[in-house]
Amino acid sequence: MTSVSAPAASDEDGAKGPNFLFIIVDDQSPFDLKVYNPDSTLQTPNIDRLVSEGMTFDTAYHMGSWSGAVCTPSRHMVMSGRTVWHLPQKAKRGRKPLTTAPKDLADHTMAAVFNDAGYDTMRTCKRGNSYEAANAQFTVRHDASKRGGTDETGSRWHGDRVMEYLTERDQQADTDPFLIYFGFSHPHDTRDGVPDLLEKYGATNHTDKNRLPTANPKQPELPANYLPGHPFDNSHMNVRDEVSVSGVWKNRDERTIRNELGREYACSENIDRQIGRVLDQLETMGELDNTYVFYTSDHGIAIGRHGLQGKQNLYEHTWRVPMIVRGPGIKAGTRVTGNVYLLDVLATLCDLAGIDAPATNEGNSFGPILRGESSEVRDVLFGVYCGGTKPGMRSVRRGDWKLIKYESIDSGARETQLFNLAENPHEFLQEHHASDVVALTGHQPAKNQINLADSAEYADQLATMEALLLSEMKRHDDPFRFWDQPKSSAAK
Ligand SMILES: [Ca+2]
Ligand SMILES: [Ca+2]
Repeated sequence: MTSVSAPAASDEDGAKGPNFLFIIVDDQSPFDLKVYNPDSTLQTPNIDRLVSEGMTFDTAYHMGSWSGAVCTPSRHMVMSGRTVWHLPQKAKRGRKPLTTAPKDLADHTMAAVFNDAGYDTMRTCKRGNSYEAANAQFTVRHDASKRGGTDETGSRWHGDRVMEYLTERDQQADTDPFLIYFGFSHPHDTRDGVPDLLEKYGATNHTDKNRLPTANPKQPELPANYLPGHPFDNSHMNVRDEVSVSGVWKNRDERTIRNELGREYACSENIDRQIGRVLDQLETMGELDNTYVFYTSDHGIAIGRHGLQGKQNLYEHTWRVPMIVRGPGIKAGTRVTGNVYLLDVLATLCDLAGIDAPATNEGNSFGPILRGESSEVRDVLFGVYCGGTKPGMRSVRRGDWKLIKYESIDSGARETQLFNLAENPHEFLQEHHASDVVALTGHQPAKNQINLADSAEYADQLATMEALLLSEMKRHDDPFRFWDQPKSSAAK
């Protein structure tokens, strides 16, 4: 198929449709990046360039997961634009899947839609914990998990694939618009950094379970909301990420966490280098001004925040994702709230390309925000973690208020948290006020920076957020209910 006859690849005047470079990293908290956390020592000059030349979203989220492999539903949502309970799911033997999705959904995912519109589609990314049927739709594909500490085994490998693709297009004078899905395998563990960046962040690729990594003043400081352990059973405390990540295991001491954050930063700056190479190449080819560049992550990560290590929680460091977009018509250096999900990306790409989003899509385009016409696409944000004991965790946010609920049927744990994120952006708990914790982090929370769920003063706010959570669970076909909610007809 040639692009000439395609509806969107060129308009009536023959003007070419915009290109897309969609960059997605694996397991990065927005708070690793200086744009979201001024205290961060991570240096990312090329992501900073996207920030200064584009638009930064402060409230971008993934909708969650029904699996310990949070990557899997997240990447299904990116590819299909569908909500968390409306995704294809491999059912466990003898059990019905918890979710529902059309059988032919893969035919309506990102690359399929853009192929039909006359785009050239290419991807590189990790393998596994993804949406294989959607990934297979890309015309050019170079997937491999690259989490090593060398050029061939690490992030540079993904960068090389995009550089080769662009160079070939240039040599062949290929003028079709392109959609490049530029994925990385890092900073997901194992976080093996390249030597010069490990040195820069004072970190080592620690492998010896019987001793602690070496302390180094160049390592990142402990996060402000670090805890030596999570204060209660959150429904999945024994998940792989919390107990068996190489270099951390069950350790939450200062040396382990600072070294692991140093590794995370080393891996993240190496990703930034690859982005810089590709941006320069697009500029050299004269394509940068006609290319929308998206930067995001499949979800966040804890690494010591709240005493957690992994991605199986709904605190802001893990529920939120970075979202930065640069491209034609986007006002440089702008910052918006947004209230967007990763599942809005597909509708947004289609909107910017002037093509119809597929009927199976449930996301909202944030094109109007990028064009400066609005600042939010919705009022309420809903989060799910249901990969361990059920019903697990749910969160809901409206404005500054956020509720998180936890329940484990197995252990009987039941917890509710209410935060005002304007007043308590780090979601400090009573445990963060302990003198030994304050001595480690150097952060003394203010008196009101606690979980407000048990405070009589906020009882009305709590009831409002509880009602909002239930309505979001119903609206999104959540099959579970908490102990204090009316049973759903679908629930067991
Ligand atoms: Ca991930
Ligand atoms: Ca072509």
